[in-house]
Amino acid sequence: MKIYLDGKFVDQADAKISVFDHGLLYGDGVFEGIRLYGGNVFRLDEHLERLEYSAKAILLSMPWSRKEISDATCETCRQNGLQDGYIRLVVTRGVGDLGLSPWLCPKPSIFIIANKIALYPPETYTTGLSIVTVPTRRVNSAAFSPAIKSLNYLNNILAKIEAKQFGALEAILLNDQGYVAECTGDNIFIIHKGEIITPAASQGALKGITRSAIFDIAQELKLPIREADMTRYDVFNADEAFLTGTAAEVIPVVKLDGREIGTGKPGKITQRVLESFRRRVLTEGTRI
Ligand code: PXG
Repeated sequence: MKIYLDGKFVDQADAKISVFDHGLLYGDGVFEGIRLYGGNVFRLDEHLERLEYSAKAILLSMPWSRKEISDATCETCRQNGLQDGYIRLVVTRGVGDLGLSPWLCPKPSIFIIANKIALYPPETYTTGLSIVTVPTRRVNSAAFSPAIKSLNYLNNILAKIEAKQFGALEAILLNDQGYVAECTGDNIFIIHKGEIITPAASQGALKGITRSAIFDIAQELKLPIREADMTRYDVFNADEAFLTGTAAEVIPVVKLDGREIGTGKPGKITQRVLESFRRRVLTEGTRI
């Protein structure tokens, strides 16, 4: 496997980052997870825009243009002969002395991995996921905005561990007010009386690229969609529910905390959304 690392393509074995990189020492950096479908990078420009917003929010000034990063992303896929896969684009604060101060790091680093990902077993896309609410709350946005896709994923990782302890593959994180924020690596949607509803990003959700595609799909399918505060009660009593994410794509949810959602089977609207999503990923995107 060839990895793009600071302007060069290197073998996987030579793709190394210093132990003095603040991305490793302090989680000081940002990243994107991007999908490649049939030679098209799905919504690459939106991902690169979000990367720029994340970097700006942590005062990390990226010395590369969007075009340079976009070209490097496509070239990484080509170098690895990939037509379908998962792209991990990481920007770190770079090498610096010990100490938190980011100004100890003169030069940020960038690397791009293009590989495969399978987040959930294939059968869960037809049977639906059974998920749980975990005690770990989504990080308070006044402390650290969940909209920043940073290298600090411990909040999500702890929730993921708790999900596993309860025998589930994914977990709902509530925000500090008790409203549903999102899952560990996915946004959440419910369908109630024909309406698609998702928590606002201000409730502690990442502004998912897949989430934004769902708004376009709802328009295409002429289904009403809106952002609203959401409680566990709303999810228990929804007709359908599904999660979205670059790795997860669109996956039905059939149970939360032991309560069956709707019929306990993936819902009809969810199926239509999933089919539309699968059509779109093959046509939308940047050709590598
Ligand atoms: N919320 C969180 C916390 C995420 O990490 C999403 C929502 C969905 O956003 P997108 O833009 O992907 O629709 C994410 C994304 C992984 C992995 O390796 C996780 C994500 C994306 C890609 C890979 O588990 N999470």
